[in-house]
Amino acid sequence: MSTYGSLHCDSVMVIAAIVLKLPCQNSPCQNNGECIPDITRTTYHCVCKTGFFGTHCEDTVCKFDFEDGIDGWEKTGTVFNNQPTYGDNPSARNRGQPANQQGDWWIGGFEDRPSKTAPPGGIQGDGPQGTLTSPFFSIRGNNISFLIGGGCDINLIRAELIVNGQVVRSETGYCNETMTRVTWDVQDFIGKRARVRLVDASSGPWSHINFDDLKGDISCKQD
Ligand SMILES: [Ca+2]
Ligand SMILES: [Ca+2]
Repeated sequence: MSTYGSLHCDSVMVIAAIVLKLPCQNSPCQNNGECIPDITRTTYHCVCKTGFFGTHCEDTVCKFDFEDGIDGWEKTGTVFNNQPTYGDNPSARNRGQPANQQGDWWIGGFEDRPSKTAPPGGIQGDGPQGTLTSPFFSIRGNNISFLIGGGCDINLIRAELIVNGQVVRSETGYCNETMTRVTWDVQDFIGKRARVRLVDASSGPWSHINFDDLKGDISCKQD
């Protein structure tokens, strides 16, 4: 009787161990996410590493840094026809206000250096106008940030966040070519699809926008 009891007890322990492992035994969390069994031991949830989202951490953050070109951004007008700009073009003409771009490529509305071989320091000036609108992305967390410089009249020169067809955030530059980082609190829009639009609506002085390195809690996965 005691032998039977011991076997029974061992069997229960083995079965219990298998059950305890079941929710996570197939490593359902991707991209090195941690699988946490829920209290019932029948389900689980994933704790994702930084930069990953989704039930199984299958969704990744994305960024728009223009290092591989215009990345599907849509143009109107002419001001962004020769973008992105290569290198610190303001410094190449001794402007005294370095671009402070991320990497080698950025959006410089005053600039005309669309290739490495184009003459350094070339400009198109403030005359051209237009818009440049990002592909759709999904907001997954609290913050979006980017580098912005150039003109400082928000009625004429700005970056906009568009959610459900409405402009919900906007930012202009500082009448300085040097880009600085701006962060938008976007927690009100978590789960929404959004786009960023750059606007140049003037040909007057300081009517150009500099922009680069849009990133943060955003995913480019198509829902
Ligand atoms: Ca860049
Ligand atoms: Ca302009």
